[in-house]
Amino acid sequence: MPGNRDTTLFLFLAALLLLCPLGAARAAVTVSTVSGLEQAIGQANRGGDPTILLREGTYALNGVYLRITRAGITVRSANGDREKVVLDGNYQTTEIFQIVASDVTIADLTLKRARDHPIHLIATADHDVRGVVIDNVHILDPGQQAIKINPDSSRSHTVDLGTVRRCRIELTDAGRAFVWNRNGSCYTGGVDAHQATGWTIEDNVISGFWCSGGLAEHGVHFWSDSRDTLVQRNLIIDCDRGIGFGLGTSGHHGGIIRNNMIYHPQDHGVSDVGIGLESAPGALVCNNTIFFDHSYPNAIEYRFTATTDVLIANNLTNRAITSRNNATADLRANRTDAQPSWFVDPAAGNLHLAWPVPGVVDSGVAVSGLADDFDRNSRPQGVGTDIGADEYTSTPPPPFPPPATGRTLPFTLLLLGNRP
Ligand SMILES: [Ca+2]
Ligand SMILES: [Ca+2]
Repeated sequence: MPGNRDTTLFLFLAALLLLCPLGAARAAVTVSTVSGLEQAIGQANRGGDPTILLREGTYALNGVYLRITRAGITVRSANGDREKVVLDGNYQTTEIFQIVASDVTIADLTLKRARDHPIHLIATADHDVRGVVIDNVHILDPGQQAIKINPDSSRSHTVDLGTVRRCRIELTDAGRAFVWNRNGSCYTGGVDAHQATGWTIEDNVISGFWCSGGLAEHGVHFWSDSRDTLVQRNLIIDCDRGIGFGLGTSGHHGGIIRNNMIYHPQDHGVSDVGIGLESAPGALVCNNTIFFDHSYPNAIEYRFTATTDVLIANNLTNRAITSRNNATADLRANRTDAQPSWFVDPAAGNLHLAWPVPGVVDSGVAVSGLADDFDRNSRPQGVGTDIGADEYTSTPPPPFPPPATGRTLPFTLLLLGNRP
């Protein structure tokens, strides 16, 4: 009876598929206290349950920090709501998560008031760190940079191929006061990486990285021989510097900066570029929208003789795109005369096109690999690619600013569009 055998086989496979997620779930431990969390991470580091779920509540760390040393560990909220599970360093904890292992995931949490870096990834003297994912995490008021990525001290091993997506990273007035007192400068920023390769920074909202007395670091900054970074679909509001590849002679190789919206309101005393390339050969900067209400003259700068083989295309700005220190780039189809009336709500950072502006809509050039826009609308719509981060459609753009998400979605659903 081959038919029966097939049916039995089918039922067996179906049962196996149903059981697999349950099997995975058994490798999770749920915690509700700081000591429980510390214990769970200690056990996971020794080979215990690799998935740690946190119940709702505020976890007052008060000096406790969490060091992850074993590959494959995940720490996330049990209910998927990042605003309901808060790890509060209260400026006593130096680093909330210190990660020295590969394939670690931190998701669906709020991390606030770390004295130094709320998340610090470091390679060690004997191994690289790869494949770390920071997803749907709200990082509030870091004492220094929110996410710091470092090689080991001898720079022989690196932290590569990671992802920061759908995070909300912000500095408020209270955090700003702490930063200035703690550092004696505006030594803070969003994501800051040295000698890191192949990172993706996408769909994040980063805001408030400025001080009135000195220049803050960038919302996103990859330098010190970092390479092939992809920075896309981020919203950066009210940060002294938006996105940077390289700094001075400490450069960056390759990489793509596209479909980002960068808005800065009135000056706080010090301000700088939206996108800066410094010793950044081979970079592609396309379809970003940058609008300043302060007076800094340049939206995009490319600097130093090492900056060559760069394409800057289809960017929409209200300030110049400028070479400094003898850098060279191929400039195509950029518009640097954007007007407030072109955008839905520029003072709120909403740089979606309000109407089909002539010379902007359908006026870009084709760029290799450019297939969507800030909203994940496919490009091109109509007869050509639009200039700027938003490909205009007659249907209204999604809610803005993008609302916080619930539980981290499977990758296939992420493709449908879901933002912090
Ligand atoms: Ca179009
Ligand atoms: Ca769009």
